[in-house]
Amino acid sequence: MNKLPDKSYLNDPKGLKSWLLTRDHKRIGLMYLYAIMTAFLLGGIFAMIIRLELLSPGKDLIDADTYNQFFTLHGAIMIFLFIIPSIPAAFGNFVLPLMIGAKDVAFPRLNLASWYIYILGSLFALYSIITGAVDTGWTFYTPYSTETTTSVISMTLGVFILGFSSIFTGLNFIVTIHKLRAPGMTWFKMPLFVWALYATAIIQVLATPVLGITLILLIIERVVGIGIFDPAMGGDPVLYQHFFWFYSHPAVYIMILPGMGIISELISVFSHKKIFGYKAIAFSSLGIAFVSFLVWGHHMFVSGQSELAAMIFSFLTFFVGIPSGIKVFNWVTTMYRGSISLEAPMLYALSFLFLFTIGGLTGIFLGALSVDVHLHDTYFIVAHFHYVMMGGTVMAFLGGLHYWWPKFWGRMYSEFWARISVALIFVGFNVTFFSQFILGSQGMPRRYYNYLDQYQPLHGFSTFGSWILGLGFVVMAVYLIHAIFRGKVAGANPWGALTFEWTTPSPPPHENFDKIPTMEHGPYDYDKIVPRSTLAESD
Ligand code: HEM
Ligand SMILES: [Cu+2]
Repeated sequence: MNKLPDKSYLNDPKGLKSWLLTRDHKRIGLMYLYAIMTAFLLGGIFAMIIRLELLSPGKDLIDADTYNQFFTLHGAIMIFLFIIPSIPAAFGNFVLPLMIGAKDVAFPRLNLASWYIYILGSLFALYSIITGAVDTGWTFYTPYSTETTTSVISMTLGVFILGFSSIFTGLNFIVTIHKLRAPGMTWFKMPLFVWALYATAIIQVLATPVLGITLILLIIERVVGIGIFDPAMGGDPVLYQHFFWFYSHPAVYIMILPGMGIISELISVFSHKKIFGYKAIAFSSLGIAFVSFLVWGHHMFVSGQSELAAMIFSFLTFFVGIPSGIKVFNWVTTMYRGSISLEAPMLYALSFLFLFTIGGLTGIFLGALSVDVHLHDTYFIVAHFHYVMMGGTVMAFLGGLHYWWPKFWGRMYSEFWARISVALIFVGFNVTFFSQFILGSQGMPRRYYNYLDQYQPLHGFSTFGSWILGLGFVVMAVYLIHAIFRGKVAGANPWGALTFEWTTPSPPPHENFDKIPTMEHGPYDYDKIVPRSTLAESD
C-alpha cells in the first residue's frame, strides 16, 4: 500500500509566509496555477455571458456597449492572463527542473519576482474592469483605442507589465536548460516538453519586448497625442498593426508550442511506446519558433498593406504548416501499434490531435490570400482561433493538468468522473465552435452584438454548446479538488512513465531528489524497459 511522504514541498516549511516568500519552483508553479485558473474562470464567465447574449438577435441580457466591453475583456483576459502564462509558467515551473533532474531553476528569486510581476500586471488589467472596462477588442487597434473613453491605459499598462513576467520566465528557462541538466542528459536526451519550453522561451524573450514598445507608444499617443498612429495627427494606424502582430503572431506559438510539448509526452507514455521521430519533433519546435517571426502580415491582408507584401506573407504562412504537420505525423505514427491506454490525459491528447488538426487546416484556408479576403472578420475566424487555442492549447493544458495532478498532490482523481468531464468538454466544444465555421462562411461578422434572423439557429446551437462545455468544467473542478483531500494515494509513478519527475516521490520533497539522478536510459525507451505503475501496486 502506498502512503504519502511525511515531508514534501507542500508542508515543508509550513505557513503562509513560507509560501509567499518561497523560491521553490514547485510552489511558484502551483501559485501560478491558482492565478491562471482564476483568470480562466473570469474569462469563462465573460464568455458565458456574451454567448448568452448571442442566443437570439437583439438585446437579451446586456446592451451593445457592454457587449463590446465583455468580448474585449474575455479576449484580453484569456490571452494575456491565462493562455500565455498557462503551460510555461504553471507546468513549466513545476516540472521543468524535475524533468531535467535539477534542484530548481537557475534563478529562483527572479522566478518568484516573475510571479509577483504577473500578479501586479493582472491587477492593473483587472482594475480597468472597475474603471470603465475596455471596448477595443483584445488587439487595441488604433485610432479607436486612442479615442474611446474606456479604461485603455490601465489595461495596456497591465499587459505591458505582464510582458516582463513572461520575459523573465523565458530567460530563466533558457539558462536552466543550458546549465542545470543532470549528468548524462545531452540535448537529445531531454524530454520533448523541455524542448518545447526552450523554443517557447526564445520567442518569449525576443518577441515580447516588441509588444512592450507598442503598448508604451499607444499609451504615449493617448496621453499626449503625439501622432504616431493616429492619421488625424499625421500618424499611421497600419504601423500599429505591424507592431502588434510582429509580437502577436509569434505569441500564438508561445501559446501552442508548450501544448505540443505536453502532447509529445502524453502520446508516448499512454501508447507505452518510444516516441517516433524524436529529433524531428525537437527540431520542428525550433522551426516553428523561427517561421513564426516571418508571417505576421497574414493578419493584415485587408489593412491596405501592399499587394506584394500580402502575397509574400500568404506564401510564407504555408510554411508554418510543415513543422506542425511533422509533429502530427510523428504522434500518429507513435500511436500506431502502440499499446494505448485511454486514461483521462490520453483522452485529452486525442482531443488535441483532432481539434488542433481542424484548427490548423482552417488556418491554411485563412492563409490563402484570396480566401481570407472573404472570411476576414467573420465567425470563421472566431471558430478557427478557438479550435487552435481552446481545442489545441487548452486541451493540452487539461491533459497536462490530469497527467501531473498526482505529482502535485500525491493523490489520484476519479477516473470515472474525469471521463465524463472530458466527454462533456469535447462534445460541448464542438457544438459551440463548429457551428461558427458555418456561420462565418455564411457571412456572420465577428464582434457583433446583433445579427440577422437567418443566423439564429446556429447561434442558438452554439450557445447551447457553451452550456455543455461549462458543465464539463464544473464537474472537473469538483473531482480535482476532491482528489486533493480524498483521492487514492498515487505513489511516485502512477502512469509508469520514464522521465525523471516520476522517479521522485509524489508530492516531491523540497529539494526534488535525494540525490541528483543520472541518465540510465532515454526519456522514451519503452522498448528497453517497462516501468511498473505505482498505482497498480497499491491495489
Ligand atoms: C468557455 C469557452 C469559450 C467560449 C464560450 C468563448 C466564446 C467567445 C465569444 C462569443 C467571443 C466573441 C466573438 C465575437 O463577438 O467576435 C469570443 C472571442 C474571443 N475568445 Fe473566446 N470563448 C471561450 C474560450 C476561449 C479561450 C479558452 C480563449 C483563449 C485562451 C478564448 C479567446 C478569445 C479571443 C482572443 C477572442 C477575441 C476577442 C476579440 O475579438 O477581441 N476564448 N469567445
Ligand atoms: Cu498569425
